[in-house]
Amino acid sequence: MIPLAEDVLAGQTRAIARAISRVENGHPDKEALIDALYPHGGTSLILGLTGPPGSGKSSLLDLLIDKERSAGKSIAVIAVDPTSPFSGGAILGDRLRMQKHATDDHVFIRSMASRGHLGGVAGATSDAIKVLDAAGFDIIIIETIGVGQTEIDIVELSDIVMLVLVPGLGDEIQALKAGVMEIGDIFIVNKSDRDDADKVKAHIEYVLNFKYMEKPDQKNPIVMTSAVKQDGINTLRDTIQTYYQTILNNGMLEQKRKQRIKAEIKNLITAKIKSKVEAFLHDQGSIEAMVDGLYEKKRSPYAIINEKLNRFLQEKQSI
Ligand SMILES: Nc1nc2c(ncn2[C@@H]2O[C@H](COP(=O)(O)OP(=O)(O)OP(=O)(O)O)[C@@H](O)[C@H]2O)c(=O)[nH]1
Ligand SMILES: [Mg+2]
Repeated sequence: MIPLAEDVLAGQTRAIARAISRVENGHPDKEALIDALYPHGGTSLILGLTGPPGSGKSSLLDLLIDKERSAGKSIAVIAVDPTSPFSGGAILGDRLRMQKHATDDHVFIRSMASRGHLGGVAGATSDAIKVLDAAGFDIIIIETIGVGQTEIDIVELSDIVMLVLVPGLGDEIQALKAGVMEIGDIFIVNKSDRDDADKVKAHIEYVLNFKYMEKPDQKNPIVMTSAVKQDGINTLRDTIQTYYQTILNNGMLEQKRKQRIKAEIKNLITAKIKSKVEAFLHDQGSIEAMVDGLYEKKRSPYAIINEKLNRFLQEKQSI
């Protein structure tokens, strides 16, 4: 086994950080590293934490880390895209919070830029999760800002998605109707110290009532929190535990994890084939010849494409 994998399995913080850098940068050892680590994973609970900028995700996370540490649990956090233009002021706060845990080997916090990854940030995050899982963290939390497609791809990597909403979102509350509700397993109404927090809760309940009209027993939990007042954090922790037990017992966790594996297989195979084909077309420079042949109507499209594809398959007997 490559030495770095052994150090990750031994839980060495620096090795874990280095391994994540390798998966992020597409290091030549990346695949061997992940393959060596993968069989040792499967024990971490993976939580997604998402919500609009400034809704208090990092503040809640900080309190949750304290609670889990008091209970003897180890916890790793990947914060995706903390450099979003919306979050300017929050970065300093995040750094200060991180420092608090800097000397604790059982807390690992890592930021990941949302751009500049070979294979996309969801792929890099997925591999980073495998590293942390193999390193033996009890809980892995993925924090993402917003609810765009990239964020949805990322939170789908988690076993339980927590969606943070706050009073005063204005128009954004409309987004609740447009499918955002679909991704949340546990709804957190943070800033419950503010007016109108009850209205947000009522609104979520209203939407969920429609969604679960026929199966009210499966309705998602809603937790009221105030990170500044440190209210509701124990309830949040209990809610996560209960939800986890429920999906473990009713088979949803297994189903979710298998779906995730299936999606990853498809993504990885598709991405690999795509890059091979692109390199093949590029190498030969022959795409221009094809363009000319088609432009001048000397060739027909499907004939020329199938001919090219057959040549590709003959040449590429293996990856
Ligand atoms: N009143 C009130 N303010 C809060 C609460 N939680 C967080 N805040 C404040 O909201 C601001 C943003 O908090 P963060 O924890 O950085 O929010 P975030 O969701 O991580 O922000 P981004 O990472 O930028 O998306 C900070 O000024 C917090 O002090 C709360 O429960 N009540
Ligand atoms: Mg944050």
